[in-house]
Amino acid sequence: MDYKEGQYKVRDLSLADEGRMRIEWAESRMPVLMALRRKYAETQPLKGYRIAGCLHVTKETAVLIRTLQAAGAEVSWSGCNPLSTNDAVAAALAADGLQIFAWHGLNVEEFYWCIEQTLLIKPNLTLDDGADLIFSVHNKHPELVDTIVGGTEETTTGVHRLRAMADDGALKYPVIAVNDAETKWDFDNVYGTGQSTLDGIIRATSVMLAGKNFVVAGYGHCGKGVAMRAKGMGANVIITEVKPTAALKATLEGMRVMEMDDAAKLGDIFVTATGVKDVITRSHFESMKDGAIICNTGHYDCEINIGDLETITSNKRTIRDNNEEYVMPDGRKIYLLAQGRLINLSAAEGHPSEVMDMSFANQFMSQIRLAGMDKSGDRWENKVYDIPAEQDQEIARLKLDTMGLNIDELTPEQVEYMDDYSAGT
Ligand code: 9W4
Repeated sequence: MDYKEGQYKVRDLSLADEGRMRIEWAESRMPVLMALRRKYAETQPLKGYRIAGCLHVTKETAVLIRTLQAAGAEVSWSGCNPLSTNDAVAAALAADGLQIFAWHGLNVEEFYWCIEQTLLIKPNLTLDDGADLIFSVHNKHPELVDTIVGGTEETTTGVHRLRAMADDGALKYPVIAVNDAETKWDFDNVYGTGQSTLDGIIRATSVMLAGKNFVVAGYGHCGKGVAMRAKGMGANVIITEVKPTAALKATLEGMRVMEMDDAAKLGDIFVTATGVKDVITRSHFESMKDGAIICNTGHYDCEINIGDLETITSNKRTIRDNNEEYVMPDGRKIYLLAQGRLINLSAAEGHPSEVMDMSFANQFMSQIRLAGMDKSGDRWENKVYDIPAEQDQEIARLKLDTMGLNIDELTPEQVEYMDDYSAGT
């Protein structure tokens, strides 16, 4: 472990060069953040602001951190999940002078110790993924609350908890819900999860998708993304659903829809993307074909009942990384990927950088809005705020620009026509 008091604690500083190359690779795939970096490096809107951040230490997060620094902020960082820290990225950030406290595989006490270290900076802005940093400020460091202008939160779960806190009057500074931006959740869930789930399946199996019966449980945003990409790779996609409108959409989008009891007999590959437990259970395993592959990309690792699988199989062995073979008494084999945990994070690298580009552009712009609010002497209420619709459009437009795509604009006559309620139809 490499440790310098009040400055960094990371696994191994000698990984810095490898980390820098990863970050540079992500920078080359994140044009929106890079454009914002160039723009705000000139005006320095975050000068004088100290940001404590608690968010997955990945190559993409490093691009966000460097962008916050370029806009003038002083930054101190910890990871928000013990298993998501990339030690090479953490080393590069530490070697380049960032205050960072994060290493892969830290335990619960170490996790909170790292958050504590980031608070030594006496932040006036916080940036969260899961709200652990905000909770630490509120529960353990109420003395910091008065100087904190506001915070941002990246995830659904975190936003949910913060809204509950605000409803109880317990939230002590305003927070912007980055998750609820359309350019965040819609793109993460559909395009990010869609690609990275197939990526995880392919890395763990190297299986051919074309011609396979590919069963997706759940046709929400994630399920839809996975189904769309599997179809694009030539698989025969089958959807199972409980919600009639979602099932109907799947049908009209050309997918076969049936109950899991029937899909279980047909599937070669199964992906759960529902967010509920016990989607694939004993009777399903019992009717599966020899060689069936099962994995989960939903929120929880209980979508596949692994207890049932263990009960009805006699033998198991690890065939390769993230791929375990279970043998049924009659000799049929079932392959469980990533132990039923999220396949796209365990066996692949999560959302592609191009998708994180938009999520983190929302983070960056929200931090700038909070600083702007502070500078103008405004004080927002201690509530959870949505991202303004204009910010979504601005980020989507920037993304299109960086892709070299131009779109039409409404003429004043068209706007007038749309707004005119006197003309009838
Ligand atoms: N990563 C994660 C979590 C658990 C986990 C045991 C070995 C989320 C969003 C972003 O949660 C994240 N458990 C693992 S690996 C692993 C990874 N195990 C379980 O067996 C493997 C996580 C956001 N994000 C992207 O999606 C891309 N860049 C980002 O910053 C990152 C990580």
